[in-house]
Amino acid sequence: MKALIECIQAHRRFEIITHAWPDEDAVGSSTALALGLARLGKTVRVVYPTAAPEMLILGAPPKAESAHTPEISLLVDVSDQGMLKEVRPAGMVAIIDHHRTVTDYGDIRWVEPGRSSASEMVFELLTAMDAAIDEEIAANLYMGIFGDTGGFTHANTSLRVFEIAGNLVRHGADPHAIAGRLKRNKPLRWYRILCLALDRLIIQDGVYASYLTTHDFDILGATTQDASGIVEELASLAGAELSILARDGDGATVRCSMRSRHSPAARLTAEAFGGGGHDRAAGFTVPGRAAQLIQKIVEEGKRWVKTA
Ligand SMILES: [Mn+2]
Repeated sequence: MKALIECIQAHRRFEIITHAWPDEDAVGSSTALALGLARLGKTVRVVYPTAAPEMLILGAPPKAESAHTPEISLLVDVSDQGMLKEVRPAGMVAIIDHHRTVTDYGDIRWVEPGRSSASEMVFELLTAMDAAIDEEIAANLYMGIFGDTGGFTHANTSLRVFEIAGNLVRHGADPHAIAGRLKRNKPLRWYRILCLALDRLIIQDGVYASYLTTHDFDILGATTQDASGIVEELASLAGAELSILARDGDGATVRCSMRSRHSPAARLTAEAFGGGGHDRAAGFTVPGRAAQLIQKIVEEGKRWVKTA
């Protein structure tokens, strides 16, 4: 973190880039970091490789000076170039991430797989830089931590997570409002997607898997992004050691999300397809169609559930 702080102190113009299909943590950590840097007198723009869901935008981001050329590109919640889609960092690359990665991408790397979320890391960074944590920053960081800990239920829900969350509440984050926004705000089509996924559930040796096709999304008037969170529902079924949701994405690709209950089966299965993430929450994107690939993914998953 020291090299990163020195780098931030020595420069003025930044861009913050997070991963494609940004989730609570991606949006929360990026927004909070942008607000924090702006309040330290820096010029910042936030770049989303694919649009951030409306639901995750808690307030207006700091006014971006679009013409500015960043000196430093801060990659937050991502260290895999494949997750940047067509976005190319314009400045020197500094990485803040909690995903387990195998690359050494980036000029400065602060990567800690033991952290619950990028939001947790941004909180520590801003605190170490004496940036004031105001209500807006606190709300964004709380949202990110809430998202990546599954509402304080995943194995990454440490004492430190509660301490930071408590700190954020002290700075004005509203737990009830944020949880309500994230958990009690689903469009009806989300449940229709869930029904489809459950109808097709494949259960084999503790692997609970399903898939969604472009055709499904067309019929429901939904997009692949609308299936966010479905894999968590599969993972909540009793007996699901490894849950898998494969869905058709843009341009003849398949996005696959996985959760494992007791073992690193999610990460090991994702790695077999060139992806990664955390031990119990991981994913990958490959060319193809979900319906054709699902059984192959299940077979791979069964291997890791058995050996774990
Ligand atoms: Mn994250």
